[in-house]
Amino acid sequence: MTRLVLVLGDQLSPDIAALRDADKAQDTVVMAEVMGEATYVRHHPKKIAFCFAAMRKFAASLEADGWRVAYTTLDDEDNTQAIDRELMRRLSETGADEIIYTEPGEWRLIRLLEDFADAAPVKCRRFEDDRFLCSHAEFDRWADGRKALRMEYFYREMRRKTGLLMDGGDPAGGKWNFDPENRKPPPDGVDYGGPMQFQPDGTVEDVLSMVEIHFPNNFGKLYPFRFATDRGQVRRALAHFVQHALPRFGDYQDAMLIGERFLYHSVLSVYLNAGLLDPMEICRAAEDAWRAGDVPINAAEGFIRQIIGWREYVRGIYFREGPDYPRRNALNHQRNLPDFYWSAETDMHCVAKAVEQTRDEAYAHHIQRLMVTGNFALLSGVNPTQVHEWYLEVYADAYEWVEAPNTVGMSQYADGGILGSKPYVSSGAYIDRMSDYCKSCAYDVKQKTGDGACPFNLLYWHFLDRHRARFEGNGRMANMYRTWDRMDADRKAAVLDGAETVLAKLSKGERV
Ligand code: FAD
Ligand code: DLZ
Ligand code: SF4
Repeated sequence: MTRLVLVLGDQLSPDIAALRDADKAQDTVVMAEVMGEATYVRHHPKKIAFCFAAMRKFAASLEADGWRVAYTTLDDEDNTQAIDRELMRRLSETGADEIIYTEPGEWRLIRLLEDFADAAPVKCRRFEDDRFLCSHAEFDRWADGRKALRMEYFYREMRRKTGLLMDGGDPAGGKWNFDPENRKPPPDGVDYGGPMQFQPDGTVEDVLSMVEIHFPNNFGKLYPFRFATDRGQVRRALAHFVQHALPRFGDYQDAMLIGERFLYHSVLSVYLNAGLLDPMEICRAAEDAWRAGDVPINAAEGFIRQIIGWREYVRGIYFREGPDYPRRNALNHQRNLPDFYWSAETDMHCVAKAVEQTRDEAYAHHIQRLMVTGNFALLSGVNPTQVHEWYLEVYADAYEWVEAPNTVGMSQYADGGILGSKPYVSSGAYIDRMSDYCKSCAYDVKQKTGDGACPFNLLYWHFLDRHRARFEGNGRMANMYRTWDRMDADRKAAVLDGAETVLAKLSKGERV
């Protein structure tokens, strides 16, 4: 029996389930660069280039390892430009008796392959993607019957399961979570030059020229392109991060600085999500550095929590909640996404900088995504589906299983509180404390009312006021409502008036 083994662009792991089941002596690996995947949203050009370059190099490494690979490039004249049609074409070419594949990370593609299987002339078999620590069944077992799905408790399970940062049955360092130590404002100077950069080689150059031709109008700059695109490079990038940035990762995890786009962040999600790194490989490197005394516990723990905690948890929610999750809109927000999410043309310095960086790098770190662009969209009531589509388009690490719960759930509270116990909203004060954006902003972060007041200050109270019925009973928000209620009536009216002016300008497409 001969089989086709489908490997998708974010399944570039040599031990992915479908490949483990396959036989290199008889089976053919199918990989295809197709417009169907390159255009389901208008991905950032850097993401497309990364994906195709990494796919080509992964295919070459499989061939070097003795596999037969049927690889279709985007420009191939026989390319049918869709995953299901490519499978059909390869089926007729090879006369294979079966197709095997690993579960895709998106309901859209899961459905496409299920429909394909229903109509296909051969049997199609799907394997669960076990590159994650927590299977669907395990997540459901953890979640079933719980009133609230809190990441912290899930994370402790993952610590126990993996043994990471455990001393016997106890958490290393005596605490599960060192987050209170990880909220320092930005440092005066940054002694890290950013993630390791890679000069494009021949394969990458070919892909860059092709992407330049086919996707000239997508948001984002293709050049300079410095991502790693194969396992060797990615491992060097990981070692570089662990040695030079991880020691300070915890301290400055939430900080933002204009001239430091990456601060002490790893910029590894793009590689991890594509399969070029294994989550345990990263976490062991972080734990080893801590055990060797090179990294403090708050850094190692904070970093590992993001990967075995948040990353696994959001994936669990995405698959548990089902295909409609990305379209939820619990707060009934209907505003269109402002144009400045594409143009960066806004007087709000924090938003302008986050968008510019996103355009240039296909990257922004978590607090920029959550507390700047996400916060503004939530405060001003942008339709969460539009927000979701924006995040899926603009970041190199964006795949729906991880992007949608972060956006729709964590950032926009559009799932009604499944993922977060309260909305992530803040006034300008938080951004001022954690960044240097406000110092050179056209708005005054200290000003609470009147012309020139920071829009975050105005919209924050407007948000709380307009959603009072939903949130005032939330114990974690009681202080916010108490502060609002203590404000005198004139001041409240001035705040709400100012917020209405900002919202009216947004509606009219005027500069904010
Ligand atoms: P670091 O800060 O160095 O963190 C280390 C690793 O932890 C990351 O590489 C990532 O794999 C993991 N991680 C950290 N936070 C999260 C999280 N909340 N969820 C899942 N994994 C996490 N992450 C994506 O991988 N893809 C997305 O499309 C994506 N969209 C997001 C959208 C919004 C609105 C928000 C608020 C967050 C989103 N995140 C997404 C989570 C997080 O912002 C990124 O994982 C992180 O910024 C990637 O940069 P880094 O590799 O430098 O991370
Ligand atoms: C992101 C992406 C892009 C841009 N192109 C391709 C492609 O041409 N072929 C492919 O197999 N995969 C691609 N991908 C990754 C898929 O979109 C990804 O597998 C799904 O979104 C599921 O996570
Ligand atoms: Fe952003 Fe307000 Fe600070 Fe300006 S003043 S950078 S709008 S938080």
